[in-house]
Formats: sequence, C-alpha cells, structure tokens
Amino acid sequence: MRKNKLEISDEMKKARLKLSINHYIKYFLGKRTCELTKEEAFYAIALAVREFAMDELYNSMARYNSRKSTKRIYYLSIEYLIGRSLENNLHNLGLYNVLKDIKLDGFPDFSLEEIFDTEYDPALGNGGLGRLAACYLDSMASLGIPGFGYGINYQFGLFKQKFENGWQVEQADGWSADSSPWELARADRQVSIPLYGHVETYKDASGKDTFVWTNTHTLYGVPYDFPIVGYNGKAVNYLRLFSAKTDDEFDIDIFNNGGYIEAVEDKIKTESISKVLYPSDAIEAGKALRLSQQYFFVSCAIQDILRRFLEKNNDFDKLPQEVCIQLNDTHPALAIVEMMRLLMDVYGQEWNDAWDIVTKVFAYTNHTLLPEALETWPAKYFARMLPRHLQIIYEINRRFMEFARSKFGENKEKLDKVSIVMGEGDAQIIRMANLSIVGSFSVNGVARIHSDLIKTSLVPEFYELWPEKFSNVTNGITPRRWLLHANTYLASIISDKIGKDWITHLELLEKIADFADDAEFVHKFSKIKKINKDILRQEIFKRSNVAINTKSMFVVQAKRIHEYKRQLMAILQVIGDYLAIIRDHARPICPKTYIFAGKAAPSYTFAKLVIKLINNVASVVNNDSRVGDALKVVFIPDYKVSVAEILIPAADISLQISTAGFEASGTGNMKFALNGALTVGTYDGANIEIREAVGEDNFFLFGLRDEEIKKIRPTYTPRKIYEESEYVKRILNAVNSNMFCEKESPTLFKPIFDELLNRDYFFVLADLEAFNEAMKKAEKSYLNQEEWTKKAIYNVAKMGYFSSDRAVLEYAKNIWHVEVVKDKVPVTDFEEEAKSA
Ligand code: F58
Repeated sequence: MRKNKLEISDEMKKARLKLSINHYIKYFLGKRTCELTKEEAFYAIALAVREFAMDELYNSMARYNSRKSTKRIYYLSIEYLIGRSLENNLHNLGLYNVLKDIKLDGFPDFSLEEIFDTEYDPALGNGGLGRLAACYLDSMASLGIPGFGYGINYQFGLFKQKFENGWQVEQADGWSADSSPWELARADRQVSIPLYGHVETYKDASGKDTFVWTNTHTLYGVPYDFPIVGYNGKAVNYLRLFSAKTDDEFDIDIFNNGGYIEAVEDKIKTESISKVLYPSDAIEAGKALRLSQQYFFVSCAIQDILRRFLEKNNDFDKLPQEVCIQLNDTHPALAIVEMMRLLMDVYGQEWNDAWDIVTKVFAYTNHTLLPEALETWPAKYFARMLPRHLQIIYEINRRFMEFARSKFGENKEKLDKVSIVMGEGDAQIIRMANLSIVGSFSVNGVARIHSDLIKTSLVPEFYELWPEKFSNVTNGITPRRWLLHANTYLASIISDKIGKDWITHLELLEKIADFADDAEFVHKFSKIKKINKDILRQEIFKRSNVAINTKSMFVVQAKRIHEYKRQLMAILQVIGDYLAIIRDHARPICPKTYIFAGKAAPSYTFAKLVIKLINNVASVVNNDSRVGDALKVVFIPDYKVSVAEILIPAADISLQISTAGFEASGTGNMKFALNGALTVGTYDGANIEIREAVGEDNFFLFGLRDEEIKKIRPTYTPRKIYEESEYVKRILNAVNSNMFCEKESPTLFKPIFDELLNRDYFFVLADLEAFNEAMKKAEKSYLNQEEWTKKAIYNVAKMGYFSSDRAVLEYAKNIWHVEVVKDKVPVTDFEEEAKSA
C-alpha cells in the first residue's frame, strides 16, 4: 500500500528547484550564473521545472494503472496550440511563488516576466481547432482524466506573419522540437509506417482471401512527449507528437514539405527534409503531401495505442473498454481505416469482428458547416500511396451502402449523399466526413446551433440513419490559461472576493455578480481593465509603432481571416465612421480603437486583400489630422496564443460577427467575455449560448439569422442594398476609389467592391447597417463607465458554463464513459531527496 504522505512543503520544493536550476546552469549550459542570458535562464528553469512535471507524470501513470478501469482517451488532432508552458506549468505545479522566492548567487537582474517572454510560442496550429485541443488537454489533466493528445511534430509550424506595405507576407516558422526544454524524445517507441507499394491477394488454407501490402517504402515515426500539467498537479498527462524519420531518400521525398505556395514547390523540388502544418494544397504535390501527413500521423498513433493495449491483453475483446479515440475533425479520420487494416492484416481479425471493435472505439467531432471545408481526397492518391486502405474504404462503403439501401430503398439522392465514395474513375473522391460518421459511434457538434445544423442541414440523411449517434458538446476554454494566467490582476481580485475554487469550478464565478454594485469592486475591476489596456498600448507601440489612447473603446476582432468571419464588415464600418468624421464632421459617440489580429491562409487571395485593406485604412485613418484620437485602427501581426493573452484582457468590445450559420462555435468569444469584454455579435455559434448566459442587456446582438439567410439567399441582390442605402453606397464607393490606395493601383480593392456588389456570399451588405447600429448602441453604453463595468462584471460572472472542464466532463460522461479521479493522492517520490538537498 502506498503511504498517503502529506504534500511536500514549499521549503522543500524550493530547495529542490534551486538545486536543479543550478545543476542545469552548470552542467547542461556550462555557464556561470552571472553570465546567463534571458534565454539560457529560461532554459535552465524550464528543465528544472520539467523534473517536477515528470515526477508527477510517473505518479499519474502509476495511479491510472492502479485503477479499476484503465480506459484511456486518445485525442487525435492535426493541430495543437498549447502556447508557452513555463508560466502555466509553474502555476499548475504550485511552483510559481516558490520560484519567485529563490535567489541564485550572481543571477542577472532579469524579471520573471522577461524570462517567460523568451519562451517560444509554438504555432503548431492555426486557429480555434488547435487551441480547443490544447484547452481540452489542460482540462483532462486538471480533472485527472487519462487523456492523451496525439499529433505531428511539425518542423515548421504555421507561418510567421509579417506585413510588407500592408500585405501579409509568410515566413517559415522554425519551430524545432529539438530545442524545446519540454520535449522528451522516445526513440524506444519508434514505429514504422509503410507507404506506396501494392496489394497482393492470396487464398489461405481455408480458401479465405488474405491481403498482403507489399513492396512498400518505409517511414519511421519517432514520438516526442510534452508533459501536460494539470492544475494543482492533479495529473500530468502528455501530448505525444510524432516526427518523421527515414533512412531512404525516396521516402524523404514523400515527406518533403512545402511552405507557402512558392516555397512548397521549391522545397519539394529541393527535397529538403521537413514537414509543415498545412502544406499548400494549391498544387497537387502539396495536397498529396497532406494526405500522407495525415496517414503518417494516424498510423503512428494507432500503432502506439494498440501496442500499449497489447502489453496487457491477449486479444481485442476489451479494446472498446480500454480505448476511446476522439477525432478532432476529419483530419485524423484515416485512423478508422488504419485500425481496420492492423486488426485484420497484422492481427488476423475477421472483418466483422474488426469492424465491431473499431466502431465502438471512435468518436468524431465536427468543427465546420462549410461544405467546401469538409475534406475529400481523390481516390487516385489512395491508389498510389495507400492501396490497401483504398480497398478497405471500398469495402466499408460497400457494406454501409447495403445498410443504407435497406433504409432508403433506391432513393438515389439520399444514397449519393451518404456514400463515402463519390464519382467514377479518375474523378472518384473519398469523403472523410462520411467515413468519420460511418466509422464512429458518436458524432458531435461544438455549439447548440451547430449540432442542430449538423442534423438538419449538413448531414440529415445520416441523422435519419443513426439519430442516436448525434449529440452536442458546446466548446469550452480553460480558466487556467484564459483568466488565471492571462489576466492575473483580475484573477486576484476575484479570488479575494470569492476564494480560489473558481479556478477548477468556473461556475462559482457567478458569485461575483453580487459585487456588481460594490463600488470598491467595480472601481478595482475597471482599474484592471485600464492597466491591461495600457499593457496592450505599449505592446502595440512596440510592434506597430502606432500610438493609441487607452481612454478609447478597444474594439477587437482576433481570429483567422476568413470571409465568413467578416473582418471585411468590420473594416467597412470603420470606413463609415471615418467618412462621417471627414465629410459630416460627425465624431463617433466615443473614441474608438479597432484592433485586428489573425492570419489568412497563404493561398486565400481574397482574405489577404482584406488584410491589405485593413492595413491601408489604418494608415489613412491614423495619419489624418482631422481624425485625431477619435478613431484608430491597428492590425497586430503574427497572432498567436501569447499575443491573445495580452490582447484579450484589454478588450472592451469583442467582435463576433460571422454570417449566421457559419461559425461552428467560436471560442475567442468565450475568452473575451471571461475577461470582461462585451460582445457585439450575430446569432451564431456559441454567441447564442453566451448571450443567454450573460443576459440580453449585456450583449449587443444584430444581424440576420441563419434561417433568414437561407430564405433570402436564392433571391439575394446585394446591388439593391448598395443602391438603396446611402450609408452602404458611400462606404463601397470609398473602397472602390483611390482613397485607400492613393499611391498604388486605383483598382486595388475593386475585387472587394465587385464581390460585395455582385455576389456577397457572406451577406456583408445585408448586415452592415445593423452592425453599425449595434456599434452605436455599444458606444452609447460605453459613455456610462459605471454601467459599462457592471455589464462587464456580469459577463465574467456568467461564463462558468464555458469552462473546458465542463465540456470535457460532458465528453467523459456521455461519450467516452471514462472515470474521473476525484481527489489527488499526493505521491512524493522525491521527498527524501528534497529533504537532503
Ligand atoms: C474552428 N475550426 C471553428 N478549423 O471554426 C470554430 O467555430 C470552433 O470554435 C473551433 O474550430 C473549435 O471547435 C477551425 O479552427 C480550422 O482551422 C481548419 C483546419 C483545417 C484547414 C482549414 C481550417
């Protein structure tokens, strides 16, 4: 029996941490303490902190293994945006104050913040999908759920965004796991991945067909583990990212990456050995590379999962009791096929048995309603790279279509919609969403409206077949990173009032609503917003050289640049304000600073033109003396987690203005509200649930609803709006004039003008005036600062539901059926060691 020891004291932790830091300075960096750079100080501290994380990781694994149910959750995601780890890990391991107390002889005069700032913020993802994965890993560890992330260790993450003359320019982001102090290479867990070759069919002794995938080329996947430290050290799980290695030049070529458009082609030609997140699919080679990446990833993951399972089991009967695999969108959907292949071809299972197991193991989360964003792959890619998988997909589809026919009869339209394989010959494609639905026992959307739309609009035929598979889990965000860590001042006044339990039970935040009338609390709350705005002001000045006024209302839109998210509508509204100032001498109701951040996909020309428009408007507005402080526009380059941590706590207004029916959920909307920003938003995604939670008076709703848009779309004529609305016309004419491109081509923004007038697929013109009215309402409200702060406090108070702990518990209870550890059992293997130090 394990002794139930007391937690080790801070003094002991301090002694151990100090000893370790000194050790790494001396023996790892080979430096004298007084010579350390900030980067080296970071490295030594991080390595020392990692020791604590590793101890807890071993303890967690021992604890999981000793439980009655040893079910593990494997979260498969092509993206992870974990952000910087040191500060987070210090907080979560209870080492933050311990470290602050440590004095090292000769240690240079750096502040902890300066040291934290040197940590690389890995861009192994591009948006909400990747950040959600990181929040869920945090929550699983904080709740004591044995949940592990699996992904790819990209050598180049998402590009670094720079602006040149207002244009987005992409630069390779040289993330290298090799230089991260957190990573641990696990060469012993390397797996081999076959690719290419062909399939030979034999009859075995009983006359049964046996398939042998032969003449393949081999890649190797080497796992790198990153500790995921739960709050309070409740559990430490890991994120396992695989790097591709090869000893075969040909295979290197397969895994060559691209960068961004030209770089893709160049790198593929020059056969450099690396891989990137989202090689451009503007060219065939980039597309095929993406498929091979996805396959590489899932094969590594499934082999690793089966190996662990087989360490304790002799057959596969118990697999669904011990393993649940959550597919984060369709990118890892091939895992279903890979598990079928391994179970049948390597472990000799019959089709029916294998399929029975597989369909009890996989669960699929959908993150998009955009039909064009649902992944499909040409069957010919499979034929060349994954011939055995193509056979299995055909067979899955053949059997599934038999079932579908038994339900739908010969209704061709319905059958066509559900088929995994579509088209004929060279044009044949494989639909990954259909494969995911057919191969999973659970399909969920990520906000209430989104989950409803999945059933009614996206895949109603599947819903008809299997209504019981479909459910909703509204997304959530981790309170640790997005309040405790990103907004330490706000977190501390909240804790002063209601204690610290909100950190793990966010619903307790509700209690601060009682203080919305407490003058002292209101005062402190608004003071903190000002401090956060000032921090952002300094940062903006440093990065963009624009001086902004912290007394102005900070209106923030930070997210991927996409037409459906309608950054374009926001900048058109800014232009409207600008024209009112210079032509009508009408100042906005209150001074405003619009702050944009986000990256456009490298091949997304229209989105890049919107960035250019925002930057050009910024340069005109910010330099027009008639405007002064009334209006400023800033585009912060290279948006990532560490930028979000500064930006979000400083926002007064959060713009969540997607075309209704297009944003699956959004999670930025939750982060902003949790930090006391009020939302100006459409009836879309999680906005709807946020508005219900915070109250209609504390949320500025506007715009057409999804059902209205669907009704209008067939006859929608944006030109009519242009012709009938003076407000709209003047703004669009300004876009089409040389006002924002004086020294450039006068037709620079004509594509935007033309799109809006002739098509306007995302209903920008239809919502523009309503958006402007909502903004005016918000501005008026902002004039009464006391009332405003109350509204902001209500927003914070009512955000409890949007914790990723709640979301993960819903997955655990309703989908994963996994046990949650209630209490942390302190296991302090290093106690004796620390004492003697
Ligand atoms: C996002 N998806 C949704 N996808 O847009 C957002 O509404 C939701 O809150 C979030 O997932 C989490 O559920 C998303 O970020 C991508 O980035 C795609 C990845 C593959 C390439 C195309 C973009």
